[in-house]
Amino acid sequence: MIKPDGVQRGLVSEIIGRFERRGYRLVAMKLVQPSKQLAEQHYDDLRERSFFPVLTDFLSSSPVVAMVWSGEDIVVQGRAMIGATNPLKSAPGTIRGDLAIVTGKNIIHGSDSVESAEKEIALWFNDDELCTYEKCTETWIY
Ligand code: FUP
Repeated sequence: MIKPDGVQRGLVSEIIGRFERRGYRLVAMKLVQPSKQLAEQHYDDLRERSFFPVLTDFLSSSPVVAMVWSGEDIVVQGRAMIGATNPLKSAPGTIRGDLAIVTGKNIIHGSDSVESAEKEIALWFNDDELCTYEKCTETWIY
């Protein structure tokens, strides 16, 4: 998910492009204005943390781009492409390491396990919003 700061900063195409160029396949995508309740459900495991109210206020402050990506090892590789939670500890070349400096404004969320991906996909998408398709190999694609 591209968080409100990523959308507001105009980084949507930059972030999507990285996953496309790596070879991952976009399965679902939408611009959503999350309610506070949806933000709280999304970060349910962080309810006890002191920053939870600020985090969920922020997530519900402006639209986000919710996405589902598929491909070999996507959860682990996606997290590697995203970088560490604190952008100052993210390596250059990662999304956060290249584009952010503040933990609370770290641009993007990525599921940390297949299990949480399944839970988050069910939270953000209806089944009929997920597309199944093969990559086209027709010669008109250059
Ligand atoms: P991540 O999986 O890297 O997004 O990190 P977490 O799930 O641990 O944290 C979710 C979000 O909470 C982070 F993206 C930013 C915010 N956060 C803080 O604001 N302060 C912290 O100390 C830790 C996380």
